[in-house]
Amino acid sequence: MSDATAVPTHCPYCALQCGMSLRPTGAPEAPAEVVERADFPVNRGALCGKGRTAPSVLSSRVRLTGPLVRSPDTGALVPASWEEALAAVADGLRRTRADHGPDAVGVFGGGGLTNEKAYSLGKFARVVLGTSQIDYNGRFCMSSAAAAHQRAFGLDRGLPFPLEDVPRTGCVILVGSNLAETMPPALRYLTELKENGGKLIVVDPRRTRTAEQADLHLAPRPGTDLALALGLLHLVVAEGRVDEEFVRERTTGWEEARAGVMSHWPEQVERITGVSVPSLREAVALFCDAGSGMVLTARGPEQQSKGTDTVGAWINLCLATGRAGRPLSGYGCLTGQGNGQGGREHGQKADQLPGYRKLDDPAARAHVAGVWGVDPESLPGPGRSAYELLDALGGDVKALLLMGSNPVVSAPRAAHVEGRLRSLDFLAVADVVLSETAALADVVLPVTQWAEETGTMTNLEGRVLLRRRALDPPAGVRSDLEVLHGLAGLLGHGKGFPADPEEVFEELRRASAGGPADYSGIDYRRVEEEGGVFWPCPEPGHPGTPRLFLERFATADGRARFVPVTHRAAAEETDAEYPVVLTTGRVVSQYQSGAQTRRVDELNAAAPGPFVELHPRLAERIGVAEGERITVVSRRGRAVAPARITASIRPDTVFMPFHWAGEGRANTLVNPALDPVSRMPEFKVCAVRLERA
Ligand SMILES: Nc1nc2c(c(=O)[nH]1)N[C@H]1C(S)=C(S)[C@@H](COP(=O)(O)OP(=O)(O)OC[C@H]3O[C@@H](n4cnc5c(=O)[nH]c(N)nc54)[C@H](O)[C@@H]3O)O[C@H]1N2
Ligand SMILES: Nc1nc2c(c(=O)[nH]1)N[C@H]1C(S)=C(S)[C@@H](COP(=O)(O)OP(=O)(O)OC[C@H]3O[C@@H](n4cnc5c(=O)[nH]c(N)nc54)[C@H](O)[C@@H]3O)O[C@H]1N2
Ligand code: SF4
Ligand SMILES: [Mo]
Repeated sequence: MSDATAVPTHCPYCALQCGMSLRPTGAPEAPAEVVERADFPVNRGALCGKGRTAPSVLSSRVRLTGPLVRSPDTGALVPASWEEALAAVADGLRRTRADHGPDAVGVFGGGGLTNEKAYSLGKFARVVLGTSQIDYNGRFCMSSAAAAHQRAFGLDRGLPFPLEDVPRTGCVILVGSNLAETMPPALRYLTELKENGGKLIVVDPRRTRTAEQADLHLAPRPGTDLALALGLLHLVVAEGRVDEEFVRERTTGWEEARAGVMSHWPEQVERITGVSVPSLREAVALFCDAGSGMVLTARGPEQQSKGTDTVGAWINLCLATGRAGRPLSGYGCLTGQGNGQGGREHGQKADQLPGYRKLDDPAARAHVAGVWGVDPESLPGPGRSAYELLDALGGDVKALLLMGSNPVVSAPRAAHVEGRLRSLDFLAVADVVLSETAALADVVLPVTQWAEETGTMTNLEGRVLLRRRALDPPAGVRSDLEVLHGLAGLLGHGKGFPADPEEVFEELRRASAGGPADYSGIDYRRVEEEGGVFWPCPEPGHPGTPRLFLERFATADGRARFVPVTHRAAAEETDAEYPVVLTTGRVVSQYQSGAQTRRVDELNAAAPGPFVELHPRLAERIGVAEGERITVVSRRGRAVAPARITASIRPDTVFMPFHWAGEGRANTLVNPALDPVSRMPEFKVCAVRLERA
């Protein structure tokens, strides 16, 4: 039901950015009520349990309501005024900079931040702090797909087409996405695909709720997607299914890529992946006979130390079969965080300036420095990637300002990262709740939430949306933009950091003009009236670009580039001491580090804590029964959680969700081996041993 008194806005969580409306209730436990909003096309009113219950995190019972400063006497966090707290942060950052230079001050951002916040945070780091040491949690999310997109297509927009195209294609290969749990309202697109006669292939080591929908489920050993994609491409070549005309007209580099593929024989691919040769053949037939097709990847194949090459191999499959740059065909990445797309475009990434410009490109530096009114020479160069930055804390990076992430729970090798955070001279955290990371800070700044502030988000389709303020924030909190405005002022930059989001967006438009992610034709009024605008949108009259690459790819010559890749092992393979593969991921009722969703009773009832999912045969071998506690040991550390026994997982693999802190923290175990191109850590594969706890 729609309701004229409710304010239309969007969910605080994932990249689907479901539309919903909010009506203030005045009730302390949930100050707003969610009202269905059927007019937003992506979810047409449907919401998952996280979206439906999001207003309970607005309650003062679970959130931060005033700044906290660590007492020099007791070492405890104690309430402070905003003036004291901001002065303490400005002091901490200024002192570190004076003693050790600008690069001793780090900044860590998040893909859940609005475009305006991500833009301001990047500008704050480069202009106010003068540091190169900024990166963000999106590095842990879709960075491998982004790098592969850039390499092949010259542009990174997660989906080059709107989701509404998915049901109308002939065949979808969904690789390492459990969207039935991670974007439930999007499952409709796959259901409609099948109703239309299209085929669905799901690639996942587990028979997930998503895999259950598939016409064909391939369950490779974690970390072998690269071999799998190459094996499929080998068969495409061997069976004479290459779209020679498309390859000739629209691509470069095929000969070299083809040569790499030929050594990946189906029998050898079966040995590496565990996927049988007949299944490989069936997948090729389903994909190639359909006439049009899409490959969609998510974190499964991407969060590997070869994630960029793996995505590259899936893109090569699309290019060789002519499933790209044509209507209803193409490769896409299902980005994860609320602003996972926009958050990677406007400068909180280590090597980046707004508009998806490169920090080491002199023309980009000159343009952005012009908008910022600074000397291009004054802009620092590229810094470290997220894990490398966290690993450097307490070394040459001695102070950190963190906004929108909870790395104590979500970073790989988390116990080490926690130690690095503790070793800092100064840590400031802006958050809505006292997260595990905020609890380590010297100063905690309580900020407003989605429903209490306005800003733009760019969803997984590249659709720029307006998330509107629907209710007043509690008295003791300020917005992230007000925080940056206040700090900039204290650090000598009274101008250039407005607290008003629309003012920031107007500057972002100019900064992005002419860049790959061009927002210059988008403004708040348009987004409001049109319900969203797809970038690139280079001028005010431009309709936006829902579909990319139909005429040409974004490379200099307009052709897509095949990238020659060959299979390689995971950074850590199993051995006699650590004989089992650990993979990690999500459950439907918790979000990310759980900082927000672990504060919602209904979600905790549905997903109360961590678990280790394992096959009955493996459970029998180590002698554990359902619900019994298991210790999982890796070279990084140990974690303990109850066993959840199911035949839906490969017998050589265990799965843990990463939403919890404490003894069941999955990331205590995870290997921080990085992809050489994207610097993505290997969240999806490491070697472990199981013991009865
Ligand atoms: N409920 C919920 N929804 C969310 C989130 C959340 O935390 N909770 N987070 C949001 C964010 S930021 C993101 S990035 C997305 C992530 O969305 P997804 O990528 O769908 O989520 P994951 O559970 O991390 O991984 C997906 C699947 O990859 C499989 N997998 C593991 N290893 C491999 C492998 O080696 N190869 C292949 N092919 N598959 C493998 C896992 O079994 C899992 O089912 O979800 C978004 N939505
Ligand atoms: N083992 C394992 N680890 C993983 C993954 C995996 O699959 N396996 N996935 C990785 C992925 S894809 C991701 S995206 C990361 C995410 O992991 P995190 O970066 O930890 O993400 P969140 O838990 O969403 O943390 C966001 C924090 O910011 C706060 N917050 C929310 N909105 C705002 C805001 O507007 N302003 C401010 N200042 N704070 C805000 C929240 O309360 C929360 O504390 O985890 C990664 N870690
Ligand atoms: S699917 Fe994502 S955006 Fe939609 S309600 Fe759930 S968490 Fe929110
Ligand atoms: Mo993510």
